[in-house]
Order: sequence, then C-alpha cells, then structure tokens
Amino acid sequence: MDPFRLAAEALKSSGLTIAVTGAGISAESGIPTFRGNDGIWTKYPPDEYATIDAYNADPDKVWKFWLELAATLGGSQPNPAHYALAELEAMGKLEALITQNIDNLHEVAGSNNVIEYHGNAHWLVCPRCRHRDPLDLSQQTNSPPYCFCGTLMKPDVVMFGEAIPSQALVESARLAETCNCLIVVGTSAQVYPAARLPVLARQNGAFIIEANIEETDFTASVTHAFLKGPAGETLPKLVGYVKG
Ligand code: BV8
Ligand code: ZN
Repeated sequence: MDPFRLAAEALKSSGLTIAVTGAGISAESGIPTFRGNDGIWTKYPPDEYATIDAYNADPDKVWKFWLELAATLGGSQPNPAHYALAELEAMGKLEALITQNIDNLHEVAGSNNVIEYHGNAHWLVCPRCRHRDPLDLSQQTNSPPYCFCGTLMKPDVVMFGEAIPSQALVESARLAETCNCLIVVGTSAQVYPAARLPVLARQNGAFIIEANIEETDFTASVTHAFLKGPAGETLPKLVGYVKG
C-alpha cells in the first residue's frame, strides 16, 4: 500500500500523535545538517566544539563556533515541512512536537506545543543560577558574557555530555509512551537519548511514520510507513492525504 495513504489513515485514526524532528527538517531552510558530506561536524568536530568539556576547557574557542552557528540560524526561515507540522497541530492532529533542533523554526512556523529537547541557540544560560538572556548577535564579542552572579554564561543548548533539561526529558518520554502515532522527521537517529523516543513509542504500540531522504537505523526496525524524499515535499503531501 502507498506509504502516504497508510500514514494518513494512521494519523486520522490516532487519538494522540506526536512528532520528533532533527536537523533534516531544516535542511531546506538552508541550515546545514550535522552529519553527511557538508555537515557542520565536518568543519567543526563535535568533540572539539560541541561538548561541555570543550566549552569549560576553552570557552572562547567554542563561543566563536556558537556565534557563527547562531548567525547561520538567524537568517533562516521555516520551509513547507515546518508549516505542514504546524498545520497538523492546527487541525488537532498533532499533540506535541519534540525537536532536537535549536533553530526556533517550528515556533516561527506557528507550532505552539514545541519541546526543545536540545535547547535553543538564540538564548544564553548561566550554568550556576540558570539565569537566561537572549543572545544578542550584534555583540560579536570574543568571549561569552558573565552572568550577574559572576559565572560565565553559555549558549542555552544541550552540549554533548550535558543532561537534557529534565522537564523536556520527562514530558517527551511520557508522550512517546502514550502516543498512538509518532512522525519522525529528518534525524539520523545517532544521538541519545533523543533517538530512544521513536523506539519507546514503537514498543508501546504506536504507528511510526518516518520522513527522510535516506533510510536510517529506524527504517527497518521501528518505522511502519517510510516517506522517502525531502521533508519539504513529503510532509505537505502527507497533510494533503489527511485532508483528502
Ligand atoms: C547525555 C546541541 C548524559 C546543539 C546536540 C555512546 C553511546 C550512546 C550515547 C553516547 C555515547 N557516548 C556519548 C553518548 C551520549 C551522547 C550521544 O548520544 N552521543 C552520540 C553521538 C553517540 N549524548 C549526549 O551527550 C546527550 N547528553 O547523554 O547526557 C548526562 C546525564 C546526566 C548528567 C550529565 C550528562 C546530549 C545530546 C545532545 C547533544 N547536542 N546538539 C546543536 O549543536 O544543535 S546533538 C546534535 O545532533 C544536534 O542537536 C542534532 O539535532 C542531533 C542529532 O542530529 P540530527 O538532528 O539527526 O541531524 P543529522 O545531521 O545527524 O541527520 C540529519 C538527517 O536528516 C539525516 O538522516 C538526513 O538523511 C536527513 N535529511 C537531510 N536532508 C533532509 C533530511 N530529511 C528530510 N528532508 C531533508 N531535506
Ligand atoms: Zn548566574
């Protein structure tokens, strides 16, 4: 059966549907993904630039990478894939959206119930007192700013070796365990604990829809309906089937 028809039927009959998104959903917004040929990690190895130990060891070096990444994100706009998920939410067919992305594009596209599993690059946070400030890109400083409590602030993103914010962790696990349908979009399924969410949902009997340009570790073992292609095309097509 046509995977779009299968996926649309599952969505229509699902009482609680959630989405899990990764960098691939923002690829058509011009944001490079992490892995893959021209991925961010090819230029900036994650163990040098995206771990909390690297940040603590040399904040200025890592700060320069985050400013550059935030500047790339700053100029980007949502693409039809982001709008398709926002439309499903507006249709009452998507309860929550868990994103690994830090680009804020789901919020800009109109999704309301977004769980930022890996934080948000447009904010700074104090590791000590949790005070947050918006990241002011016009301040191209060489070093991160200090919090009023005297501690060096950091980008409000979850770096490797840092814990997922506890509220996001608990709420996402609850949703994965109780949903009837989960749409996983544009993730290589390499990063934990985010990569556990579709597995958890499948174990609890949910119907898994996967949208990706290529197969992943989920496709053979977790996915029921694989929508192959760019999410900017597959997700609007899926919404069309749901409406049809
Ligand atoms: C933690 C920060 C514990 C911001 C990120 C060994 C085994 C298992 C786990 C570990 C291990 N060693 C270490 C760990 C833990 C580690 C981990 O999982 N490492 C991996 C690499 C093995 N995890 C952690 O450290 C996590 N924390 O475990 O803490 C702890 C507990 C208590 C107290 C202290 C500590 C923290 C993980 C979060 C790290 N932060 N990002 C940022 O840089 O964005 S992760 C980074 O990878 C991004 O957030 C990104 O979202 C995430 C996943 O990547 P993807 O989104 O999947 O993107 P990717 O490029 O990989 O793939 C893109 C996909 O899109 C591809 O499939 C492609 O085909 C597809 N695609 C492309 N174009 C399109 C498309 N699809 C559709 N349409 C298109 N057009
Ligand atoms: Zn502080």
